[in-house]
Amino acid sequence: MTVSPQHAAIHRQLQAVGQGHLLAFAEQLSPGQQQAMLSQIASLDLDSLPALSEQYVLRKPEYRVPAALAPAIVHAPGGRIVGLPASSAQPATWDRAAAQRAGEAIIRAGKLAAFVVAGGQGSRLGFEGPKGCFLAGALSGKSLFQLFAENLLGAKDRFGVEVPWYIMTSPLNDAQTRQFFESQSFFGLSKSSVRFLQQGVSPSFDITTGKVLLASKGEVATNPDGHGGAVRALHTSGALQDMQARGIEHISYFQVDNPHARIVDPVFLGLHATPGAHSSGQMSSKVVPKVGPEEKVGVFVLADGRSGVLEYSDMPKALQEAREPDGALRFGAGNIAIHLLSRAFVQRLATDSSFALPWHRAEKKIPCIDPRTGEPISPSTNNGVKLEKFIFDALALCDKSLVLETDRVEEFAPIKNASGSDSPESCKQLQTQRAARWLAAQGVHVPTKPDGSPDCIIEVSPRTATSADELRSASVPRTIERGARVSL
Ligand code: UD2
Repeated sequence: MTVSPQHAAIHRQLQAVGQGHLLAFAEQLSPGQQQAMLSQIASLDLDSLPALSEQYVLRKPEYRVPAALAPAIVHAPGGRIVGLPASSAQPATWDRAAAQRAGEAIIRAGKLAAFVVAGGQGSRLGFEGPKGCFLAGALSGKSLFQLFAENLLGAKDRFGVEVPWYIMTSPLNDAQTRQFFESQSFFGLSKSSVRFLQQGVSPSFDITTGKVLLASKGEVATNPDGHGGAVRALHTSGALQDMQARGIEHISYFQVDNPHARIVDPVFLGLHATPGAHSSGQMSSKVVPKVGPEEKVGVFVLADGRSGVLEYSDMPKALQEAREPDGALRFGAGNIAIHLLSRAFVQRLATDSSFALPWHRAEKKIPCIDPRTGEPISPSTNNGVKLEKFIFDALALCDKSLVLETDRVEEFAPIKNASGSDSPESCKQLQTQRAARWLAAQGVHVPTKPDGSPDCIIEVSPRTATSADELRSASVPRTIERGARVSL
């Protein structure tokens, strides 16, 4: 069989990096399929494969807990700054009103953009399709994307500016996501304020041989490159340039699974963007106190003096259970994946090789074909390794990084599992619980069940309010009947 010069060149390149098997079935493909496969292979960073395979697949990088590990310094809700060393000369309080004023000025000047990472697969939830299309509203059944859109419409009402929204998809859900927005007329947002960008992929590896897997005879097995892939995607898609042209300086980062994320939060933005003892203005994060030692969230720490998130799977039990004299968990600042990043910092992460984010290894069951026979394999045990990057690894590259504690009910109602904790059901309950709190703060009577939970269902559109304070300007009922269903 004669092969095209492109085919021959790619084959040589593959052989040089020990992956010649990827074209083993090429001659069985139609010319169109062959071309598609060559384009897919050409889009991968082939030169990096030997080192990736050696470093992360054939060897398991051992995580070493840093010797000098301390809890993160946290801006607590009441205005205290906790975790400062006793010798610190830094102020131990912070000023909420000043932060609010600073943040509002930045929002009104049009310098804030919203950015959701929505490239994940949502397999734990068992939902086919982009997770943002999942119907999450407690009463309305609005989709997650619609709730975020209403959040931004509310910000426009309140601050008089359009906050542009960048949505990261992956090759697995990009087309469906765009179609969904079209079919919903962009939920009332102006089309020019919404921009989609697709994250990249990383090849998936065979766990024993370190070779790249074949999904089929004409396709290399790949996986989205993690939420840390956002850095590269923001750069290569031109989104950072677009932000610069619009005058955007700060990016509000959130996950697609959390409808309680307060996307436009002046206090957080003001703290983040005011350079000082605690913030370099590069990257800041929100945390909630962990519910207990076993909760499966990463925690914020200072490792050898630098900020970072320690994943629960990397945390020895003794550290998970360590407590302060007042009984609080020593390492209790749980990561809810809400960050602010400056555009300039993301630009540096994307373009300065000394700022590159590391890879993380995950062992998975990956359907593929046998590279010798071409027979399909549906593994029942982990046969492959996926490599992903995590956005929170950028924290270690900040000069200083600010951590703000917030309230779990107010800002964290994730939908991750089909049932139990972090499920659609728990999310709906949290929506009512939060709304009931906001109403009670205004003196509205909210009926309760014997266990103290609201005996009604309440959904507040994020366009109406994203906090108790914002709800004060809305018209609300004076009292709510037992069993009522209230939409505000
Ligand atoms: C993440 C954090 C965990 C905790 C929790 C809070 C990691 C590794 N762990 O856990 O510490 O903070 O969130 O909710 O991050 N995504 C992409 N592309 C990808 C992979 C993920 O866009 O390639 C998005 C995904 O759509 C979702 C978010 O990133 O919005 C989180 O992904 P996940 O569900 O894998 O993270 P999770 O819940 O295990």
